[in-house]
This record gives sequence, C-alpha cells and structure tokens, in this order.
Amino acid sequence: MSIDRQSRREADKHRDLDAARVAPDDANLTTDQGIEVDDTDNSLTVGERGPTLLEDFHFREKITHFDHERIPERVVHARGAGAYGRFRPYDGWLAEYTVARFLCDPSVETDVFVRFSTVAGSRGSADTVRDVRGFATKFYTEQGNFDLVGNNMPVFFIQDGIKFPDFVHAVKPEPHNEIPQAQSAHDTLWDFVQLQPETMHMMMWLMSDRAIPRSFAMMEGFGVHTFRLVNAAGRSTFVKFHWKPVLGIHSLDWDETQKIAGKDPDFNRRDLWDNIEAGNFPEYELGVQLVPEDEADRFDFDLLDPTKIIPEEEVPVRPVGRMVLDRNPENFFAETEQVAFHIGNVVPGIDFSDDPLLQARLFSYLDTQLIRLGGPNFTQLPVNRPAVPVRNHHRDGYHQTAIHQGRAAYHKNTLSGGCPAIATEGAFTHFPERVEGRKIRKRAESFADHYGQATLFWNSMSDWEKGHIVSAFRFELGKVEHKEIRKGVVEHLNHVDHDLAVQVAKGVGVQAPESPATPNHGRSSPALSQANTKFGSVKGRKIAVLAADGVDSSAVAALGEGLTGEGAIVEILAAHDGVLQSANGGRIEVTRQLKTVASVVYDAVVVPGGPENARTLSMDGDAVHFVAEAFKHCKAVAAHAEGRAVLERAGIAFDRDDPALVVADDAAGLVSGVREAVGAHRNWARETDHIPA
Ligand code: HDE
Repeated sequence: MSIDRQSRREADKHRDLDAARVAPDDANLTTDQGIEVDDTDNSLTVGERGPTLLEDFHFREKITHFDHERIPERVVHARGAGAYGRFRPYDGWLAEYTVARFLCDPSVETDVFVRFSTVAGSRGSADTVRDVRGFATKFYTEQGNFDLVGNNMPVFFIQDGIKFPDFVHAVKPEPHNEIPQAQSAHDTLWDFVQLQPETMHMMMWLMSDRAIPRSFAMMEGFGVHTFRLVNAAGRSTFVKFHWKPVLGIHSLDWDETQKIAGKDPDFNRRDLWDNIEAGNFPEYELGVQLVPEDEADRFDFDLLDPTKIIPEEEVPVRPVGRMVLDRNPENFFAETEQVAFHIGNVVPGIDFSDDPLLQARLFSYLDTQLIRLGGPNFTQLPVNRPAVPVRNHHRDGYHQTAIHQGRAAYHKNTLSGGCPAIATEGAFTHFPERVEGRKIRKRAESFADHYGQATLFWNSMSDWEKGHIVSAFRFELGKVEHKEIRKGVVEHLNHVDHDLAVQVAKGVGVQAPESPATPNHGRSSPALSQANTKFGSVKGRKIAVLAADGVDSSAVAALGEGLTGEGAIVEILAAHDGVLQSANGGRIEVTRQLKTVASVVYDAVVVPGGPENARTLSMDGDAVHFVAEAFKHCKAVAAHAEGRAVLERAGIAFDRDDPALVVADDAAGLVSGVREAVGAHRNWARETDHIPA
C-alpha cells in the first residue's frame, strides 16, 4: 500500500528541513567567516621547508573544527540507523478514545523520523549482535512532536527506573578491561540477572530470535509501557502501542549473525538504506490494545508493570494506521546522530501512566540530551524542531539560533502585546488522575510474579524457537566464568520451565534440577511465536546467483524478471568483476566479486545451469562453501539443470524432504520454487541434520 502524498499537510517537515539543507554548488570554498581562500592543501610556513605560522587562521580554524567534530555517543542505543517516512490512520475510529488528531483523521498524513538501534554496543559496533533493538519514532504532528520511543520487545529488564544504571552497568562491557563489546554473554550481566529475577521474562525474549532480526523491516515495535489515551470528554483509556511489520517477523540464525558481524557489520543499516533506495519501503501497521480504566484490575498482572505483556488473545491489537519509511537521511550526523527522542514529548490526547519505569524515563531523556547535544537548544536542530511554530519565553543558552525580537521574555507582559498568548482550547492538559498515599520506597505486591509470563513465552514457542532459546542460554552462560552465576540462572529457569532448565544445565555443566521449582501453568499465547507470523513475500530479500563463464542465461534472466519486480534484490556473483560470457554467447554483468561477499548476507543462493558454469563453480572453493553455508543456515538453495553438480559438491543430497531445496530443469519452475522458499524465510527443520560449514 502506498500513502497518497497529496494529503493535507499543515505540518510539513520536509519543507521545514529545506531551510537547513546545504547542497554542494560551484561557489568557491570559504572559511566559516565567509572569506575565500586560495589554498586549503598547504599551511602557511616560513619558506617552503620552514615552521608553520600561528597567523594561518584558515589552518587553525580547519583543525579546530575538526578537533571538535565528535559529540558523546548515547549512553545506551549508541548505534543506530534512521529514516524518514509518513504515517496515516486508516479511519477515524480512535477519535472515540483520543483527541490526538494524527491518530484519528485519515485526511492527515504526518511526517515521521524513525531511528532503529542496538542498546549495549558502541557507535561502531556490529549490527547483528544479540540485543534488544530500539524502535523510536518522532511524529511531526500539527499539534507538536509526539515521540514513541519503543523497542522491538514488549517488556523490559527491570520494573523501576532507579535500577536502570545498575542494569546498564551490568550489560555494558566490563569496567576493568572494557570487554566484551556489544555482547550480553559475560559475567556481570548474568550476575545481575540471577540476583534480579524480574529480568526473567525479558531474558526469555533476549535469548529468543527476536534479538537477532533479519531486518528492521521485519521486526515488531512496542511502546512497552501502558500509556493513556484521553478523549474530548476527558475520559482516559489505558493503551499499549504496537508496530506490526507488514513483512512479518523474521530472524537470522545465531551462527550467521556472528559471521555477519565480521563480513558486514553494517548489515541491518545497509539493508534499511538499500531497500529505501530501491523503493522497497519498510512498512508497519500501528496497532493499539485498549483497556478501559475501570477494567485495569481484571488481569493477573499489573498493567503498570513493564515486565508484563497483555496477551493479544486477551486484548486484541486493533489496527490504527500505517507508517511507510520512504526516505533516507541526507547526513548521518545532522539527522540520525543529533535526533533527540523523549518519551515526554506527547501531544493532546496522549498521556502517561504511573508505570515507575516510564516515570523514570520522563526524567532521563531530556537530561541526557542536555549533555549529549550540549545545552538546551537542541530542540532547534532541524531534525528535532517541530514542523509547527514554537513560541515561548525560553531564551539564550549555548547554540541559540533564534533571534528573539522584542523586550518582553516573560509572561504575562504588556510590552509584547501579551504575546505569546495562552491557548484557550486544544492545548495539552494533564489528565487529572486522582492519587493519594504515603511516600514510600517499596515494590508493589502486584509486581511480584517474575516467572508466569516467562513461562507463557516459553510455552508459546514452536519447537525450533525453543531449540534456539536453549542454544542461546547455553552460549551465553557458557561464556560466564563464574559457575555459581550459571547455577543461579538455571535455578531461575527452573521456575520458568523444568525442561528448559534441565537442557540449559546440561549444556553449561551445572547440576540439573531434579524437579520443577514452580509447576508450568500450561498457558500460551500463539501470537508470540514467529512461526505464526506473516510469510510469502520476497520484498527486500537478497538472492545470490553464482555464475561463471558458460552460464545458462535463461535461469539468470528469469530470476531477475520474476523476482525483482516483487522487491527482491538479485545479484550475480562470480570469481571476478566485469562481464561473463553466457552459454549462448551473450554477456552477463557481474554484480559482485564472490570474495567481497559471503552467503551470510544473502537469503538464498541459486546455481544456474550450463555445463562449463557448473564445472568451474564446482572447482571454486568459495562457491562451494557459499552453497554449503547457505544450506547450513537453512536458506533456500536452488539449482537449475547442471547447477546441481555444485550442490552435490557441497554435500547436499537431493532425496531429502526439504521445501527450501529447489532443483528444477525449467526456468519457470526454478523461479516459482525460489519465490516460495524465500517467502517461507528459512527451513528451520534442517537444523536437526547438524550440517557442518
Ligand atoms: Fe531508553 N534511554 N531508558 N528505553 N531508550 C535512551 O536517551 C532510559 C527504556 C529507548 O534512537 C537514552 O537519547 C531509562 C525502555 C530507545 O535516540 C537515555 C530507562 C525503552 C532509545 C535512556 C530506559 C527504551 C533510548 C540514551 C529506564 C523501550 C534510543 C540516549 C527507566 C520502551 C532513542 C538518549 C534514539 C535511549 C534512558 C528504558 C527505549 C539515557 C532511564 C523501557 C529506543 O535517556
């Protein structure tokens, strides 16, 4: 679906950004003072070989500016990638619950900027590490900016924000040697976990495939906390926000992610960028779970507890509208690095709940921007400023870019004609929630169950997902040096599910528990399983075609014609760049040299026919390894006619019952087989074969 661009746009962010855009033109190079210089390659010296002169203002300014190019990276979510897009509600049904116009007026299209991120790693860390992904959206609405600062997992590690520094110190590289980078597999994190059982539900998500998404376009987003919607009558309804990817939720293989971290550390970032450039725009549906205030107590958990979900089977996610990301930023630093999200940026019709994690975040985001972006005027940066006018009495500060006119910077005033005036209607009004109680430091009893929903998550997984979770726990705890910590975690897992605890214990060499610490309640939520997500699309998928001279071009042409129109990216890989001679004497342009890529950055591999092609590729270790590795990672592996020989060389038997193994003698059969296998994402059943590679 594409959103109509001809819509009403009172808040047009792109027009607003025009004022800040600086395009290269044919004008001369100047200093920051606008002075043209005659040489920017040689500093001013005494004689050709003499000392440099302090009066060389161009040299000094150039170096000084360079020295100050870096700003502190985000303390968490340092590595990210951003994109602009548009959001539009489908219809007006949500108006019954909120006065936020951008959510209920289908004639309004709202510009957005989204930043996806990993949490623990530094700015330069690899994309495909096991981690939570940030999914932060800034809506430039006509009522001001609304930021939905979410993650790709619906719960969090802790219940109270005061624990956040402890948690982050535990998960970040250890302080004595700053090892490991962007990894949760180390002692301090798991020590924290074993002493803080409220982490258990989130740890199940973190050990699941949700932590290694194939693409930012193939993961969900969650607001996590319970928020409020407030309607025109002032009635409040509790709400959980969800982003549902149109392509479904799909993940990488763990072995693959580790290899990608070396072969292409920018894997997810590149995927986002390339697909937007190719017109394969990532799309998400915004959905809401609504709970009337007077029904808040009907659950067996507390709505204010951010370690809990509302199962979709209990409260369905109702679709609100669609977001399309259709434009890459023009300058990473100016936009993606300087964007400043804040959970406290809400518009009329959206309000907060008393979730203690949410309340802490309300303090943290503004505070962190002040240091990261160097003062209170970061809201004037092009990517941050709203697309509607800002008028108030805030003045001065570092990097003030506005020239405020007039004498009165206070309210009330007569000297500026009383301006700016206070809105009489449509302004933000805090929901007048009734609260009373004693000041106290105590976790609510209703937050006490730390295992029930971890069990729900486990019970909801398919067999292959369970297998991945067990392997992930074994991997992570296997890296933990202190046996006592491994043991402590297994004891908690024994409250989640006995079988899970036993399997993990076996892997990490600790005594397996004899009986469950808490009996499994047996409940599940099928919506949590990736086995029940959407399948069938090849949009954004990368298909490698291995080729050499003598390749039968009919299969190559058919793949290109058949699949690129549906959004797949088909690339011809060969031992060298340039052009190949096809079997019928034609020329085929090579997209990439085999040595510069690897199977792990593709979703499928196809070996076309042609006897000479098959002979050459069978003798090429890189090509054979490519096929074997793709097969190991449960991907679609396909051969056309003589191309079979290369699969055989990779040790693949054809008599297996394997829908992702496609062998065809006709080009049409090859294309339809590849389409189906790629649309199914992976054949995880292959894992039980323990394929080497
Ligand atoms: Fe954040 N978080 N967070 N967080 N968070 C930041 O703000 C914080 C939490 C999330 O792409 C910081 O600008 C506290 C939950 C995202 O720029 C900081 C607590 C969720 C991003 C901060 C949490 C998030 C951040 C660091 C516990 C999911 C990246 C830099 C009370 C709902 C936004 C910055 C971007 C970033 C604090 C917990 C999501 C330090 C104190 C829960 C997506 O302010």
